[in-house]
Amino acid sequence: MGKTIIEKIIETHRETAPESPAGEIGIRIDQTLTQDATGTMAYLQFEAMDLPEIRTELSVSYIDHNTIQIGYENADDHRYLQSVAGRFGIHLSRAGNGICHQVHLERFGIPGKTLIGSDSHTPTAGALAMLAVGAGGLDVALAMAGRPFYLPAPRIFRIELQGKLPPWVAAKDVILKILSIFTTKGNVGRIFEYSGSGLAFLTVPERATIANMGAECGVTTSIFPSDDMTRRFLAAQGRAKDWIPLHADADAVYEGEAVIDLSRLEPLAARPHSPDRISPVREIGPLAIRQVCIGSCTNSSYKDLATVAEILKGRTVHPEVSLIVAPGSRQVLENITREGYLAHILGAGARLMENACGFCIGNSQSPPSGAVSLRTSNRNFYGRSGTRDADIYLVSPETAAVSALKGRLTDPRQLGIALPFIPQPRKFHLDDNMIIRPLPPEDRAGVEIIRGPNIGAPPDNTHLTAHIDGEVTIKVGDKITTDHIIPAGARMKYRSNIPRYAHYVFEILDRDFSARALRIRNEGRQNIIVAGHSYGQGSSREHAALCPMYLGVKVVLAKSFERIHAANLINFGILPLIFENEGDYELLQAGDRLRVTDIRKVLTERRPLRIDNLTRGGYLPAAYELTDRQLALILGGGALRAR
Ligand code: MIC
Ligand code: SF4
Repeated sequence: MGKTIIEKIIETHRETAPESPAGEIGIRIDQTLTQDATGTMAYLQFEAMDLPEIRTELSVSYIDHNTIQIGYENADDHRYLQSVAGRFGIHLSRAGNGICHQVHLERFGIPGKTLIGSDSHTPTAGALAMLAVGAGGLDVALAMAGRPFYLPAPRIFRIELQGKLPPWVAAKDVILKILSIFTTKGNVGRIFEYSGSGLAFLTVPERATIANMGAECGVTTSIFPSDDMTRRFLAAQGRAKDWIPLHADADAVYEGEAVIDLSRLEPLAARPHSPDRISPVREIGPLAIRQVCIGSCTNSSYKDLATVAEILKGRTVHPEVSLIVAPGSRQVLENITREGYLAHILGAGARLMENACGFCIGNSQSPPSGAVSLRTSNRNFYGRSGTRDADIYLVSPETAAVSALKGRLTDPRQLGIALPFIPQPRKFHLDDNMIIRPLPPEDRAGVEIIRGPNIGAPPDNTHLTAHIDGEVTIKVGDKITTDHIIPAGARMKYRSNIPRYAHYVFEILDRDFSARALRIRNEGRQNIIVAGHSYGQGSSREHAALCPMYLGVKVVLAKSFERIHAANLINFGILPLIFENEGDYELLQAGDRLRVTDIRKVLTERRPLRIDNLTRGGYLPAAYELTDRQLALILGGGALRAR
């Protein structure tokens, strides 16, 4: 039987036999990436493993999320990251060099290799035919230590792209279409593998836009073949030697298939507050807009910004609109500068931001109250922009730029000009000055690790107690994102200081949560979170498990979980339980006292688990899906203790 691309990569990297019931497969990891907001914890955890150096082929630490640096905290984090990189043989991409996913694509990604990153958009590198997966910082630390990464049994789904995109329709519209089909829930364990005649017209950065936002569907990763387009991109990056061809066999078997005819697509937008609320731009109507932000790891490539420049050339941004442009990397900025595109962007009245996450993570450029903001990024979750009553729409760079000129959401085809074809340069101008390469091994031991006062040790956990005597500290609905659980934006500077950061758990939904949880913890009881479907969507931030753990959360009882978050909960010894009967969700209220008698025994003997409701009487059955490895983590109080 023929093999898929994913099966071929797994075959050359498998370290363990699949383990039931979840069918996890342990694979060897060739490359890792971290970013500063998740990286400090990952490296603190790596340090605790007491190894002289990393055991991967390549690990890169990027500084791209917290580059605003109000207060000393982020600057201290950056110094810590740089010193740790020096000590352990890790590459460091300095603040200002660009967003991790864009830079990794340009400078480090290699077809056929495995990559895990402490960021949910790590699958962007699937555009280069890598098996690239987002994970919590602890999993990345373990991979840097040479330990296998446990991939949930993949269900590989083929998406065939046929035909060619019409003018003004972009890669962003392809993935928005896919989001309209697959939505943001129900795709746990799935992998999207792309194929079809349409690939001949999609460059690697365009494929990257599509692979990037597969994360919004909740798939484990997305992958494209390594073909001539891949070869040309790597050659333009001066890395032709990294190319290998990699395709699925003609008789490979997939879980399912979808066919998308690119020639029939039109400009689309994701409406507030979820990336799967998709409508054609022409149907939404001429909404007045106050802000347009172009950038983020989804749409900030050379092609994206050159296209924007062609649209803005000789025109002026509407007086009611603030247009923000943030290139994805310094390479993109240098290349659009040399080609003259930047002058058109600036000449039209755009505001140039640093090559970093910036607006996308809500640490700058919050829109005005009640305003509409169009963004080329990947997430329009409630509150993420920093302005709770703002409405964020996700669109292509083409739609964003034309709308910025018009002052209202506009189908870009209405501009009435022909957009010139923008070829990928045969060779990009290359400059790695802001990448610090590892020292020779003999010089590393002498590097002092610098810790500022913001850098604490990861908090310790306790073993799972014999019984759970808990309380429902909060009850939340469907599609709770990690941005709801622990906000980023202005709060993100406390990422290295768990007791301080934990203060903001569920801040956006319930400001009193952390005080209440601490009280329950200090009374010797456990906190229980009750949730609907797709709990933990979005970011990979392990702080969404680590901070609740610190507050004494031991159980999350939900209708369903998203993959990365469920793995993070288990890594930190929090038990994810699933309602056996979804209707039981209605029977629970915040404040209910719940008890699970003999929980350790029940889990160990893999018996059915029942939760008694001491407040309302009665009980409800709950399911758990844990491999032996995961069960050991839950009983032992998490991977840091169980190591
Ligand atoms: C995001 O886009 O939400 C982030 C910020 O990049 C996160 C990581 C983080 O919270 O640090 C992600 O996607 O994993
Ligand atoms: Fe950065 Fe936004 Fe991409 Fe996350 S989604 S890595 S915050 S640019």
